[in-house]
Amino acid sequence: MAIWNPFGKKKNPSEQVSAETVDASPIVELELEQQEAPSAPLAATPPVAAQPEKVGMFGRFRQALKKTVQVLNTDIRDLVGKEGRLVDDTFLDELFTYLVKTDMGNRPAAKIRDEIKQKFRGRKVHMSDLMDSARTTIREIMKQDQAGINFAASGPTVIMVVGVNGSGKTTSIAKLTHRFAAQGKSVVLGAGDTFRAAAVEQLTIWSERLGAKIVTGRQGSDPASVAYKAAEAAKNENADICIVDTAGRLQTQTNLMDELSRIKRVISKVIPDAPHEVLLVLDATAGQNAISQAKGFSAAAECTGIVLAKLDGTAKGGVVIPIRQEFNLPVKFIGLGETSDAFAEFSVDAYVDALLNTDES
Ligand SMILES: Nc1nc2c(ncn2[C@@H]2O[C@H](COP(=O)(O)OP(=O)(O)OP(=O)(O)O)[C@@H](O)[C@H]2O)c(=O)[nH]1
Ligand SMILES: [Mg+2]
Repeated sequence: MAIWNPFGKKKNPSEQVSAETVDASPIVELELEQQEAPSAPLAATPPVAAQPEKVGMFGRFRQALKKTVQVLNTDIRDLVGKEGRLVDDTFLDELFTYLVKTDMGNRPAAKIRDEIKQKFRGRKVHMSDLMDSARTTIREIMKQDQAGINFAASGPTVIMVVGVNGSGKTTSIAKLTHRFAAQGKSVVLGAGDTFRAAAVEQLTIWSERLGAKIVTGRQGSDPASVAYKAAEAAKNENADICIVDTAGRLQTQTNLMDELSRIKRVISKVIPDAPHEVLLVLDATAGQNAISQAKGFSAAAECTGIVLAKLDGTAKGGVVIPIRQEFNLPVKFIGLGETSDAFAEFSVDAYVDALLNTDES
């Protein structure tokens, strides 16, 4: 039986599938054993070939939004009651409060409330009416044309990943790598977070697990040089994808935001139309804070899309709604857990259906 190999070459069972490591700074080799432990523990991931059958999109979104759905499905269901509820000012105020609790933002919540008021004032509303109306309103607010990756017309597609500290960048890179590898695409990773030695180690471990090549640099070395070497390695080896990690930074740190522009420029010296994507990873548990991050990053780093990580850990999963409403940036992927397969392409329909389903489950 052939071993699964993300680089497309069939291997004999006796051969090991191993990641190759290219050091962007040949003077000092990385001494992985001597580095501090990674700050973020790596979740165990089953081998790609042993992944469970793909769970339906609705189920995955529903599971991820469990805590948020609880607010809607418990609090609002209780508010409306089995027999329906007379739409008066008290009801409309309470409804608004519960909707806002999901972090969907005041404007979408007000729009849903006002539509219910207009349609049902002085009459009884039922849970199904409420959810139907909310679904239509939210679909309208969130509609986006583009999901998935904008692939290069030819040559490697370069993806840069940016965001604040701990938002889930490196884990999302592992998830993207897993996804591409499962599609038979070859991936070169660039360990552009040279700020912490542990960051390089974290990505190196993922590269070994996922069978991707990695380009690293010394701790403290220029991240742009690592990005350059990674893009160059991807080009020279005809890889399908190159993903460049970056150190976490605050959107308010002007010099660090400028560094992102420099990394971008350097990448484009190797591959003129690259990077093809600059993905901003936002932590869904950050709620409204994620919105100010999106504001700062989308302007300074010219982001092309959002990865919303940790949607599984929040009761405020409604935050995707104002993010879509306020920024002209498509939400491309969502993070649903810590393992490399806990990831899904974002779909407005699946999201809205999962969030506003009238099932009691
Ligand atoms: N539950 C859950 N945890 C996640 C998800 N994505 C990342 N994490 C966890 O969040 C923590 C931070 O993730 P990292 O990927 O290291 O974040 P980062 O943005 O690279 O962090 P820095 O490099 O320090 O800026 C880790 O413990 C991850 O396992 C997700 O979708 N769901
Ligand atoms: Mg990281």
